Amino acid sequence: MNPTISPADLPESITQEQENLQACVNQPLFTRYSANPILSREHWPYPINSVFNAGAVLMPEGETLLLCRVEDRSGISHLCAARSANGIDSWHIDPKPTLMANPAEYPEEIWGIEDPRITYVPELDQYAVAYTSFARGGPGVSLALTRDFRSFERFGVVMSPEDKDAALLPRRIGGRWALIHRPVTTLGAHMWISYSPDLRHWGSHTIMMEARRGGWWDANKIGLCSPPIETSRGWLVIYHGVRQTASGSIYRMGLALFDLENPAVCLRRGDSWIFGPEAPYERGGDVKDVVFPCGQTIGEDGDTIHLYYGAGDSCVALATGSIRCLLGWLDSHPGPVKAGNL
Ligand code: BMA
Repeated sequence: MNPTISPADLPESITQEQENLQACVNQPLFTRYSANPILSREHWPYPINSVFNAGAVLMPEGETLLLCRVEDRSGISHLCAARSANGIDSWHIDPKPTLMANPAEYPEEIWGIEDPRITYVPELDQYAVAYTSFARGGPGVSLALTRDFRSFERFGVVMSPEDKDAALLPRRIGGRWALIHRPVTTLGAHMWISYSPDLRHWGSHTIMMEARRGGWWDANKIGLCSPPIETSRGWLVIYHGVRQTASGSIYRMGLALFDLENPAVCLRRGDSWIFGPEAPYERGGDVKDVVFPCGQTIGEDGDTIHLYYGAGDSCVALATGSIRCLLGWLDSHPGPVKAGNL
């Protein structure tokens, strides 16, 4: 006789998991914080033009640290740390710039430093900050290490122009450090991954994911947003796609999943964007129609994503999502787009 199985006989974790995934259906993948934006020019302790595109990390004491891109009133950007116990409000902002461009020693920074992505690296017990350094040759990728976001060990430019949108993976892959970045080559503006034995010398450059072509929302130009999230299923990557229109560019976010031990291999890629400029502070600002996350923290439940994004190149906003729901959404999409369909 075949035994019949009722839902009550199933392990609780399975039904719970199914229920959880059901709860994701018809929900937006990211929900804006109701009192957005959380940081803007008015909060700053010294005169600035704008604050946006912040790297994020949860510090050991539990406070959230945002390393914000701050554009001063000469148009040049520096980085400034803001700390908060709940990651939402009551920010303590450094009274002066935390990391300034230093063109005397790093000429690749004469026009400032921008868009930091922070990765905690357990092997080094330090935070790696990958940021854009801007000079005559165009934007390049620079790297620094820090323990406390007060003093920094600078590695200088590690990817020459034109290159940006970089983050270090938190651990070595096959014995080597791995950096995701976005060079602009004759092939286009695609995401690449490169490897290094020592964080200074980089090679084995490999295309990781290509911008699509034609009418797609992520045609011609893509780049990493916040650092990849390591899940049991793979590296979960939020990336931006740039749509060129007659009235300017639209920056939106997409989702993809990459192999844990070979992150150059794309396992899944969503077709549609998952978050785009809709709120007034995203549709307006110095550069309209931009959402640009550079960092996230993960909640105590191991699932909730607190995504910090620059809006309109003018302020920092917060949206929350769920790793489980993002993975579930990717499951409803076919595998990676074949090169011929790009
Ligand atoms: C990108 C970067 C970002 C900026 C975005 C929109 O190329 O420079 O810093 O937020 O453009 O202007």
